[in-house]
Parts: sequence; C-alpha cells; structure tokens
Amino acid sequence: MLNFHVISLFPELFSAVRDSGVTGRAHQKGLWACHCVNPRGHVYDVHNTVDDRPFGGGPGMVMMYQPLKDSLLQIRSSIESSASVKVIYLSPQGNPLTQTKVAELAQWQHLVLLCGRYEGVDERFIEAHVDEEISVGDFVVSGGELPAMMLMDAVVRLLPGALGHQASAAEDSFSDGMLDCPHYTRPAMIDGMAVPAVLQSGNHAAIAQWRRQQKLARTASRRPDLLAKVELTKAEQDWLTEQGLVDIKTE
Ligand code: 9WO
Repeated sequence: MLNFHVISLFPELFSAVRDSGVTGRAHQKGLWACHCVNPRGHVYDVHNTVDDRPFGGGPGMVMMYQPLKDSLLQIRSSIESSASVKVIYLSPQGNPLTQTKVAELAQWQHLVLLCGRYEGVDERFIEAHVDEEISVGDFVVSGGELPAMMLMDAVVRLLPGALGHQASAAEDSFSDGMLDCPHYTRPAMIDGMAVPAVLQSGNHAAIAQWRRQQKLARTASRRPDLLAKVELTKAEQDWLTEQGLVDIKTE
C-alpha cells in the first residue's frame, strides 16, 4: 500500500485522481491512499495567513515556513518510524520526472507531496525538509497541485493490480525507452483512410516487427534525445539509416 501525503491549500482538487478512472479503481481496491493536510489548519493568527511578502521586494507572495513545517510534523507523527518516507516539492526548478523516476517512486511506502502556490515556498523549508524537487515539464502553472496529480497518476498505475490484466505497464510508451507506435480500431476503412494492411494480416511476427519499426521511426524523428539512450541491434540501426532516420549513436 502506497500512501501519498499531500500538503496543499486546495485539498479538494485531489478528488479527481482519487475517484476517477484507473487511479480511482486502484484507490477503491486499497492499493493506495491519499491524506491531505491544509497548511491553513496550522496557522494561529486571526487572518489565517499562510503567505507573506518576499524579502527583497517584487510581485507575488511566498508561502511561509511555519505552517508548512507544522503540516509536515503532523504527517511525520502519523507514520511509523521504520517506514520509508520521501518528501517531494513539485516545481519547475526540479529534476525532470521520467518513467524511470516514476517506477522508482512506486517503491516507496510514503510520498509527501508539497504543493506550492503564489510565487513559491520559503527556500529554507526546501533546504531543511525536502528530499527532492521534481518538475513535470518546462512550463509554469498556478500551483503544484496539477503536477502532483500527474505524478500520483503515473505512479499509481504502476502499482501491482492497478491496470487490468490485458493492459500492462510493460507495454506502455517509455517502458522500452521509446515512443509508442500508432493504434487503430474498427472500422478498417473510414473517410478514405485504411488501417495498415499488416495489422489485419494475422501474422504476429510481422505485426511485432512493424510496431517496433514504428516506435523506432517515431522516436528517431520526434525525440532523437530518447533514441540516444536505447539499445539498438545492428539490423535496427541499418533500418533507420535506410529510412533516412540516422541513428545519432552511429554518427
Ligand atoms: C508565481 C509568481 C507570481 C508573481 C511573480 C512571479 C511568480 N512566479 C510564480 C511561480 O512560479 N509560482 C509557482 C507555482 C511556485 C511553485 C508552485 N507553482 C508551480 C509549480 N507552478 N508550476 C509548477 C510546476 C511544478 C512541476 N512541474 C512543472 C511546473
């Protein structure tokens, strides 16, 4: 059982990942749990202040250290001391989230997800209490909640029993470090567009080869950075060269 502990000013947002789809079913099955802590519940001044003006001036507000520290203390006091706990801050300054990192996170017993709002979090809280800063992409949103939910979704679907028996995480995009191949369903012809004949041939070896080649071609043309990390056979390298998609490793 994987436990997410979310520190957020908007805990109600997390019903989306808790209640719907693959993650919702996995939650119902007891494969994971989500415990939200609102830093606003740890402020004791009359105005319920969780943010303050930045030292040095400028626009925006900064989330204060103390309500976050007390939220984290509440979480830590609920966790047995022998359990594995990792504290993550979602921010554009973090390490990129990859499928490899997602698989690693799925091994932890407790993941604390700190969701910032405003201009961010007092840096001293990150230094003292955050184990890893993670980014889900090079863009900015208004808070860490949506990035946190992306991370949760990506991790939960890897938990044993989360995906149906026919869908397997081993067949995902990225499980082999490459982009996915195209998919088709009925009808076999629509608006003048046919399904590739090989997919209707019943020849499973030919279908597997076609899919592998599609993955190779798409990864080479769209994400050469990913292809550079994939182990290719000599035949696959030659095929890419034939296609005019030069394998950057052989350059
Ligand atoms: C807000 C703001 C307001 C006035 C002036 C400057 C400002 N900067 C920001 C800002 O970057 N806010 C962030 C919002 C602070 C950290 C939480 N927020 C966030 C996380 N936005 N985007 C992410 C995020 C996290 C992980 N991967 C991609 C994006």
